Amino acid sequence: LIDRLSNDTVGAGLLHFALRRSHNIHWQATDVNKQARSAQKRQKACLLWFTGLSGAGKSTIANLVERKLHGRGLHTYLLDGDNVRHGLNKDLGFTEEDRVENIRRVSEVARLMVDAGLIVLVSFISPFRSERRMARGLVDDGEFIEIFVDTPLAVAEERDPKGLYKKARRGELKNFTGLDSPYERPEHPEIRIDTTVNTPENAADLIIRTLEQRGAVDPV
Ligand code: ADX
Repeated sequence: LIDRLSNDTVGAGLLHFALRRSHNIHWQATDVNKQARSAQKRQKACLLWFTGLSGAGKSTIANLVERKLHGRGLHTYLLDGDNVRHGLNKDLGFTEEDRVENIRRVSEVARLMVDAGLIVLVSFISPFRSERRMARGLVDDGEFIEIFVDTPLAVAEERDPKGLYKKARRGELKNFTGLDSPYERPEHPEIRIDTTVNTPENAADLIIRTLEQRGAVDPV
């Protein structure tokens, strides 16, 4: 039902109202806004959303992209699933419900950071289309760039950098993405990276070139 409601604007509005526990809260406009904050940093704020299986290479690529942007003097912040789960989201596990809340919180944090004028990189499995759609809706048109780090399950499992696939196959980890928990592939990502033919370095360059072409960052 939640998925169906969040599919359209009226449904999403209803859902938002139903889930809200605080009322009589009014939006407080501030004089220094996103435009002023990003102009001071000489950049456009945006949200680079990396999605893909565990072990797909999201964090490696996002880390490289951030290094390159930072090297150009741009102001960035990388929110990584494993790290955010050490703090803000440490009360959440991997049930469907917890993953939905995981993405809701990180997308709200990302929205605030975009409002602060930053180029924000989010690297979370974010397996559900409805939550990625929700995150997209939190920022302005054109600010959300979905980057699908497309690695086939067999390849991610073969790499298994943290030994988690092995654990899951042994039955020691439940609800593992791609095995007994679903991953919904993006249908129209702004960028798709096939990691079976691209090195992380290539992938990062490709992403930055696309950002330049889209006018999200200035070419050097
Ligand atoms: S998400 O699905 O809720 O977006 P998130 O990106 O925060 O996931 O966390 C994924 C990381 O948690 C993986 O990189 C992996 O290291 C670890 N992990 C532990 N248990 C699981 C699991 N059951 N499914 C997927 N990842 C898991």
